[in-house]
Parts: sequence; C-alpha cells; structure tokens
Amino acid sequence: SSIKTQLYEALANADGEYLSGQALAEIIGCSRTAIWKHIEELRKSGFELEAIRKKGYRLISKPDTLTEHEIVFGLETKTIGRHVLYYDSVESTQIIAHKVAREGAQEGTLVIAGEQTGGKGRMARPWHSSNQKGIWMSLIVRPMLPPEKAPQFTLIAAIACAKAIEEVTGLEPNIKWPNDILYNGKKLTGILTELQGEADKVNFLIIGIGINVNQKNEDFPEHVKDIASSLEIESGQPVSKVKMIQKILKYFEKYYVLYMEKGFAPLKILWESYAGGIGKPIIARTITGEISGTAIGITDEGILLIEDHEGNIKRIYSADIEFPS
Ligand code: BTX
Repeated sequence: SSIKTQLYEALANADGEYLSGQALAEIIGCSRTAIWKHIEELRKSGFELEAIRKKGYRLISKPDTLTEHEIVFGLETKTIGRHVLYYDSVESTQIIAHKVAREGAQEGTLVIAGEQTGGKGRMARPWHSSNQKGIWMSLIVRPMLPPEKAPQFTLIAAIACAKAIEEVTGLEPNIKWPNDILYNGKKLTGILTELQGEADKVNFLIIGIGINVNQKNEDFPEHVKDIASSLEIESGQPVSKVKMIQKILKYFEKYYVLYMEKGFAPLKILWESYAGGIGKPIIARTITGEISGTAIGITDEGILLIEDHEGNIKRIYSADIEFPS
C-alpha cells in the first residue's frame, strides 16, 4: 500500500533515529492506528523494526527481497526499471515479459522472479535459476530501430552487468562475446535478447539477464558446477541483489541513452575494455558450421571478427565461442 511505502521511506530517511507514532502519523497524514498496522505489515515483509515506548520506531534492517518498492527505492534511473513486476516463482521471466509487452507494458518495465522453473538460455538451452540465490530478470525496451540492431542490446546489457559487478563486488569480470560474463573462466551471467518486431522495425526487445549471486558451489546442478560460479563464491561474501539490480539498471539506462544518440561505436571501446580473448585463438560454432582462427575484436556494429588460418577476416553474427587452450 502507499502508506506502507511512505512509512518505509520515512523510517529509512530517519537514518536509524527513532520516530514516534505521532510524528510518523503527521508525516504521512494518517492515524496512529494506521501507522501501527502498517508497521506490522512491514515486519511481515521481512523488515526488522524496533519499537520503544515513548521513543517510537526505528528501522534496523530491510530484507534483500526484490519487490517493486525495494528496487525502485534508491534507483538512479529515469525510465529503466521504474515499473517492476515481481513474482516468487515463474517458468521464465522472458515468457511473462513477452506477454506484458504485447499488452502494452511501458518502456523500461522490469519482470523479475525469485525463482524460475524453466529458465532458458539461447537455443532453448536450460538456464538454472535457483530460488532467491540469483537475479533472474527481463527488461522490456522499445527502441525505434530496425530489427537487425537487436543483438547490440546483448552487448550493451553485458557492459552494464560487467560494470555493476565491478562496482558492487570489486571483481573484474570479462565479457565473452556475445552474451556471457565470466570470472576466472567461469560463468557468472548469461544474457538473452529476444525480439518482437516487423521487417523494418522493433516493436519491443526483451533483455533477459541471469546473474548467479549468492549460490554456493553445491547449489549448482552437476552439469553446470564446473562451468558456473557466483558473485559470492568469487568475492568471498554475500552480495546484495537489490544493489546489483539498481546498478545494472543505472548503467543500462546510461549506455542505452548513449547508444540511441551516438550508436554503438562509443560503447565498443567500453566493451573492449571488458572483453576477454581478443588476439587469442578462437573457435566459433554457428548454425552453418565451425570457424576457427584468431579473435580480432568487434566491429562498430558489435559483430565479431575472426581471422581464419588463411588470413581471411570472417564476420560472425551469432555463435557459441570457445577459446581453446
Ligand atoms: P546460453 O545459451 O549462452 O547458456 C546456457 C548454458 O549455460 C546452459 O546450456 C548451461 O551449460 C549453462 N548454464 C545453465 N545455467 C547456468 C547458470 N545458472 N550459471 C552458469 N551457467 C549456466 C545464456 O544462454 C542466457 C541465459 C539468460 C537467462 C535469463 S534469466 C532471466 C531470463 N529468463 C529466462 O528464462 N532467461 C533469461
């Protein structure tokens, strides 16, 4: 409710000081009984609150949950992530995002879930999304662009995630073209951009982002254990999902705005600063076959360039890549 939201904001702004029921009632403009009732509601949602007679109420801690309020409070964006749809458990946030986007969801709408029972990667591969341990979210954007630009959004999202990981955890991750973020060769994040459009224009893009945040090694199923890692495993401490989400949204908006103004070229430089594997031997598996050679970099459009063994430069639009050691 809006009283609950205002109550939380007033307590959070008090910076650990006590606020009396009377003072809160005046700030919010409701009765003291309403304050008392909503304090109980905050407690039920996982907020730790201290109540002392004659002094009032004090906020001790807030839950690291992903409700709309938690995400929007303190969010430094104009449109991205301003509208949040949170679900405890869904098959895939991509499916829900497609549905609400078709129904007209506004630019920047974020669909997020505690758990996915059928999380998906590219080419319908499964994406393991354990309950409350990671960030499983899909962002809806409606850029006025031709559909062939859609893959660039995977790269933009990857830079935003890498930057957020760096800022929140201090780790220095690598981006593996096109859609993975790795640390020490292990996958922390996967990105899946899906497009709904016509021949000449995008209707909307759904940018799915999966980040392993607080898993321990044993939380991963057998087949991903060896290739995956989490922010907690790598940084040695639990990481706030809310903080991560807010930073990703902040940087995504920043790079999205830059991209719409100036195109991909200025972002390419940033992308390259995170890219692992440039100049190294590479194998790209595409639907039409395998190309091996040396990774040269990406173009101003975000297309991967590989120099094959005959010295020809190949342009790769979509592939799974491997760096053979
Ligand atoms: P991808 O096709 O590049 O990677 C999928 C592969 O990654 C799987 O085949 C598996 O080997 C491995 N894998 C599966 N789960 C994990 C995990 N938790 N951590 C590391 N590796 C894993 C990557 O596709 C794109 C993933 C996007 C996921 C987001 S989550 C929110 C949104 N909803 C949804 O269903 N997908 C997206």
